[in-house]
Amino acid sequence: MRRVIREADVVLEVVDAREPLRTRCIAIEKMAERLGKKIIIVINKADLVPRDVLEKWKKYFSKEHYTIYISASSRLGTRKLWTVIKKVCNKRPVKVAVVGYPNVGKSTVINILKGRHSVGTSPIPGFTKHVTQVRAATWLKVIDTPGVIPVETSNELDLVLKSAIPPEKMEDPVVAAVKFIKYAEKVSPGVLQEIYSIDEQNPYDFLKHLAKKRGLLSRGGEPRLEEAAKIVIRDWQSGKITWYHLPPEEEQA
Ligand SMILES: Nc1nc2c(ncn2[C@@H]2O[C@H](COP(=O)(O)OP(=O)(O)OP(=O)(O)O)[C@@H](O)[C@H]2O)c(=O)[nH]1
Ligand SMILES: [Mg+2]
Repeated sequence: MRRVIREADVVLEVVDAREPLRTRCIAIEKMAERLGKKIIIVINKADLVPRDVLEKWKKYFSKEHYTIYISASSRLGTRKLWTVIKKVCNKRPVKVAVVGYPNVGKSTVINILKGRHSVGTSPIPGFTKHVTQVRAATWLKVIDTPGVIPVETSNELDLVLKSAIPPEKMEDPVVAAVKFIKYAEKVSPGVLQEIYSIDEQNPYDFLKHLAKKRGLLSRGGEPRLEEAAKIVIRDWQSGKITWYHLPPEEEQA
């Protein structure tokens, strides 16, 4: 990561609008600052969060860095992206490194800059494996990077929220999903019950019910919790589950 950032003029940090703070990587920002690089925060997946909330996050991040919100997959905000890059750096040609956690939409952002599908994207986190350079314009080179994996991989909730790894690669998807379900209930009460039409509060009962509903039963007829857990985690990673937070000072107000 340091090598890529050193090579770049500008660092574009992509965060997920549903969880801006948890998908923000301060360590990378520090690294970029130490190397004297300008940082642009791109709040992506704006289609999943109300606009007034996005405005608040924009204001919040703008205290530190240039910030925009976009929806890369719906190709909304491409012009904002060009404008901010031009504004931040006068140098020509300019090289922009796109960084962030897995699955936040880094490769999709590159594709909207390029104007066509140029690098691979996928709902499965960890898709981009290599640093790839793409020429988006005569004066603009963008560098796609693999997602940063959180150092603390024993925090199962973070593994889900930061879409660090797909559920198949998790040591215990059930534990992770249970923590996720509890967290969801705190952030947005009833959100999962509504999405899945399952009226259970207890996370284990919820998973059992989901497994039964989807016909995920063992040979003995027991609900397969692990399969239900993977569904929930995957649905977060693919954007089927959504909620929002308010920036810290807003929450206090
Ligand atoms: N709802 C929504 N989904 C998006 C948006 N941008 C990207 N996605 C989806 O998020 C998933 C991940 O997108 P990628 O561009 O592959 O993400 P990445 O950051 O490159 O992921 P890695 O290469 O795994 O680090 C894909 O399923 C995209 O379609 C967006 O603005 N809104
Ligand atoms: Mg990628």
